[in-house]
Amino acid sequence: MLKTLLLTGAAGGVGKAIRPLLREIAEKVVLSDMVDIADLASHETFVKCDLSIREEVDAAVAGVDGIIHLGGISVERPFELILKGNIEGVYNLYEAARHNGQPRIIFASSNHTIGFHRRDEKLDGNSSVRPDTLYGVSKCFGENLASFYFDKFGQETLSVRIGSLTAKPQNSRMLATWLSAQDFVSLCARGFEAPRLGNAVVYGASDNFESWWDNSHAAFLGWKPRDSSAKWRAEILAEAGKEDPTDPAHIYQGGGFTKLRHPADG
Ligand code: NAI
Ligand code: 15L
Repeated sequence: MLKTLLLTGAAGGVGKAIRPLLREIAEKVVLSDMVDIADLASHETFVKCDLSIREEVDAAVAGVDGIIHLGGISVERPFELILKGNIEGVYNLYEAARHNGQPRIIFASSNHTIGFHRRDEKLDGNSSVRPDTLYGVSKCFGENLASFYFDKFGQETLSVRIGSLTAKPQNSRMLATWLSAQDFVSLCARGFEAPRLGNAVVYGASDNFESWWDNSHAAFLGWKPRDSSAKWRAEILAEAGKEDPTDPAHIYQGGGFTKLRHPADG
């Protein structure tokens, strides 16, 4: 059990979904975001923090013994925004951690680091990155920064390439990519509890019937997802109808992200 967990990006969709479950991990939770959060539970406090401002990140990180880093840009956006939130932001976080006792970091990476792999490929710990967006590239930066800070300074990180963390799967792609909030939190718990974490990268999906990802390289974590998209499978497949096999959104793991225009092109 952690004494104090920092949750960045706590005002976002994933933050809202996992907050009620974090009592399983930590006695106290420091929520942070660049937007205010008012509805605090008794074990929660709030620190306003723009990840692109180093001093604010330092203040948020001071005194915590674990971090779940959700904060930043979560979809494709102009590069200037991604630079602030996901490049400068993750750098500031790792610098703050380096100067504040190196608490373990769970980094919310994304399936969009590997989005240009085809759906008929099974990926594992040796698969290359194939980002599908500037956003995906920024998550690759975060994973690489974690690798460097481990090799150079011993900072431990679990990067979770989250598939789709939503209340329930919304389309046929999410039958493979869906990750429940509870399974994500149990994965974070394993990341904090593992006697030795090092720098690990795992795919974040529940125990779905459709599966593109093999986490056997991270078996040492002992993580067993309990939820599954299967209970919505029949309903979703009936609604999905016949999919166009030539549509990149159906060919690649990153789905529609692979078809997005460059943000600078409008
Ligand atoms: P979200 O966009 O709902 O939440 C992100 C939060 O970060 C927002 O509350 C926003 O205010 C905050 N933020 C953005 N820029 C910031 C900055 N410069 N300083 C401080 N705070 C900033 O995203 P969501 O869906 O909650 O995702 C959370 C994390 O998980 C993101 O890093 C996202 O990339 C990652 N992820 C999410 C997936 C999903 O299915 N929801 C899938 C894969 C990865
Ligand atoms: C992500 O990385 C995004 O943050 C989220 O909004 C979803 O689009 C998710 O991936 C997904 O691929 O479903």
